[in-house]
Amino acid sequence: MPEGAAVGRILATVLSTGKRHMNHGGEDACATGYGLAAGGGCSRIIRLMPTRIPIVLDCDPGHDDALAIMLALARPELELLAVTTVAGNASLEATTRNALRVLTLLERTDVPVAAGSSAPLVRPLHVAANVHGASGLDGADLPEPAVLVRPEHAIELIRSVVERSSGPVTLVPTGPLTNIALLIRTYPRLLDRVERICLMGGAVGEGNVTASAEFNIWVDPEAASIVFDAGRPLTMIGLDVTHQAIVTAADAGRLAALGTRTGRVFADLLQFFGRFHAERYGWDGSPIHDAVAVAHLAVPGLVETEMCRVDIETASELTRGRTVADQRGLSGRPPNAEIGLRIDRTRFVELLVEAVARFP
Ligand SMILES: [Ca+2]
Repeated sequence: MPEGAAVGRILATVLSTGKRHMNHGGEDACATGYGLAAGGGCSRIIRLMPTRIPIVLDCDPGHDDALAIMLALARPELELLAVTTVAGNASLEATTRNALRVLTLLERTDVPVAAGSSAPLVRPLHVAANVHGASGLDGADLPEPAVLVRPEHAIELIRSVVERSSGPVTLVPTGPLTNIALLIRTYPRLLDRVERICLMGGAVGEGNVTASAEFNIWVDPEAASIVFDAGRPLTMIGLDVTHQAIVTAADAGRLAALGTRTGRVFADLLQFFGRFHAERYGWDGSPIHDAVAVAHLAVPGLVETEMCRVDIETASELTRGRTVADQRGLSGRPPNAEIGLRIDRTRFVELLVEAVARFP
């Protein structure tokens, strides 16, 4: 039997029997799917490897972005192909430096980082120094970057990793949508190789930068409008669900108690992040918005969602950046988004603690 046919038969057998755990050469093939990898230079040894979801994280770190990067690296269901940065919580220079510092902390400087847009498409930049501090990531002793940012623009890095990927790639934007809108407009045919866009942003209910709007969408509503209209499957992880994803001071204490450098850094970041949420909302703890988008991909069912038509307000200053969610279908237009509504907070916190514990 030709080797390729043998491979196909083995894979077909595995898939048809539905076995969820098979040990081959020490690899525990997980329940998310299976792929094949030649092992150890011997063409006759075939190892069954878990098929991970390839993702690109486009972010503006940011305390919750830092946790999103960490979770994306920790979860075995996900493969983080690249991190790209955008201006939002802080300047592009600061968010890029922060992404590099987080990857250095986590000893994953093999993940390429490219910087993208330094300002929204048509509006001046507003940053969130009141939430994240002057650096965008105040409150912890993070290492200096051990690697340099890549020379190309973020959309060029995304294009190259999407083109090189063996399967469609999921984009996970957790900042303003400027880079993703530019990508869509510059390389529209690349969208065929984008599995879905799972973004943190928006709100069906109350906003957090104005009564109408959530920060990421408010900063660059024109970009958000392009992304929501792109025609690809899109998930909106908005404030309705992220404001349930609270990590308390006691939860942060569990990270510190791990006794690791990573645990200490994230506990310190959470303590700083918590000050804003105590003052603004009177909460014990902080919503870890961006990590919810990553958790939703890694653990299907963790977030309850529904399909809905969502359009972005770009004309009004009063309601700038509002994600108008037509939950009752009043417009008669087809849904363009899956929107997050509820999350099991306890399970989410366990995911984060378990993830931090995987790092030194
Ligand atoms: Ca963010």
